[in-house]
Amino acid sequence: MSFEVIRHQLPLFEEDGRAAATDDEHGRDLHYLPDLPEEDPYAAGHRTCAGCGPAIQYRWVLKAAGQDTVVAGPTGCMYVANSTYLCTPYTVPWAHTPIASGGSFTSGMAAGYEAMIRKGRYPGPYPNILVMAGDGSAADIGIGSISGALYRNHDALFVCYDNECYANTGIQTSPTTPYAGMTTFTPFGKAIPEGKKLPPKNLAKMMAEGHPHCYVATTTVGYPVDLMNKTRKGLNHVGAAFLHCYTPCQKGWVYQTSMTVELGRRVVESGLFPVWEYDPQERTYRYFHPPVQRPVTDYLAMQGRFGHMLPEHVATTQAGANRNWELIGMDVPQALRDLEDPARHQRLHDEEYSMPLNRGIGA
Ligand SMILES: Cc1ncc(C[n+]2csc(CCOP(=O)(O)OP(=O)(O)O)c2C)c(N)n1
Ligand code: SF4
Ligand SMILES: [Mg+2]
Repeated sequence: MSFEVIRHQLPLFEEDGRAAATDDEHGRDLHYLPDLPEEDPYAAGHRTCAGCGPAIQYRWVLKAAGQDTVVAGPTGCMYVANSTYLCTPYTVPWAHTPIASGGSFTSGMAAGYEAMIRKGRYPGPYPNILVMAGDGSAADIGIGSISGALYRNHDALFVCYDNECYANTGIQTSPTTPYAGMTTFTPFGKAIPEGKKLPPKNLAKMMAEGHPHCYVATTTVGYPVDLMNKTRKGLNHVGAAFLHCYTPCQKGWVYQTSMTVELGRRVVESGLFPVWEYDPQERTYRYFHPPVQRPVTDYLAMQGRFGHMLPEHVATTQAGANRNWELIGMDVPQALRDLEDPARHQRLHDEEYSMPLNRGIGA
């Protein structure tokens, strides 16, 4: 006898928020936090750094997923800092996996729950199954196992929390470390003044183009409603889904602790991290067009990891951002075109650091 597998359908949060009328001077609504679910599958009591972007992402993803959730975490900061002996923030079942096995472990969980429910050995409904892997795991050491899981279309959400480095082992470069991002393996010096020479791996596009039957999306900790809705869409999608989330690392990037959420917005507003959603039915991309387009210096100058950049490096970064604006279908203002010229820049550490004050966000 075979039993039916009943699945959750999680409702989406209101995108416009409850106070869309109170925009700041840039048209960004201040009170963007939705009425969060009270349940907290990732509760207080973990040991990540103050302002840790991945911890913020973990909390919001798990709030969106809810209490009937099973979660896996490959080795990385979010394993180590959350699983000190006899201390854990999880109020849902959680398992650690080796860094390369997030995809295969999660495939096994998904296949196991399906089989147990069909055979009547687990009452159901089918739980929300997800894995949250760092960029070192998802974009590098464990990319094979995640790609395999996506290809086989296991019903689970595969999240990459991207802090653009191997943080847990001491801030080494990963494939998603941006051009000129300083890490302990990409120090700047006379031979290589920009530090990191290569552009970052376009992980989410690889996942969407390579597994066209999957729901794939990008988001950042600057957009909590977007992040939580994409979590729910990924979980509601029957089959495999992949979410790539930009999550600043306070320790590795060297910025003011309260600026994590602000960075999550500025990276999008400076054209360096396009936010989009791939629809596997239509096989199309839907790109988010931010209300503000900023020079890349508004973003770079907030972080110590870029402090060594010379005018030509800043200009190269601006040219890359301008290519991104075109890619997502936005016009490039002449002022940003002009900034592709190194003569328009100074050394980054001489840039004025404009910190947003008292805007009700980021703190
Ligand atoms: C096969 C293997 N190689 C190397 C390591 C050492 N290691 C442990 S955590 C870690 C960093 C992982 O980086 P990432 O996935 O980006 O997570 P983060 O630490 O940045 O949160 C590394 C390299 C390991 N555990 N297993
Ligand atoms: S090193 Fe970075 S990712 Fe790790 S706990 Fe600290 S802020 Fe979070
Ligand atoms: Mg990382």
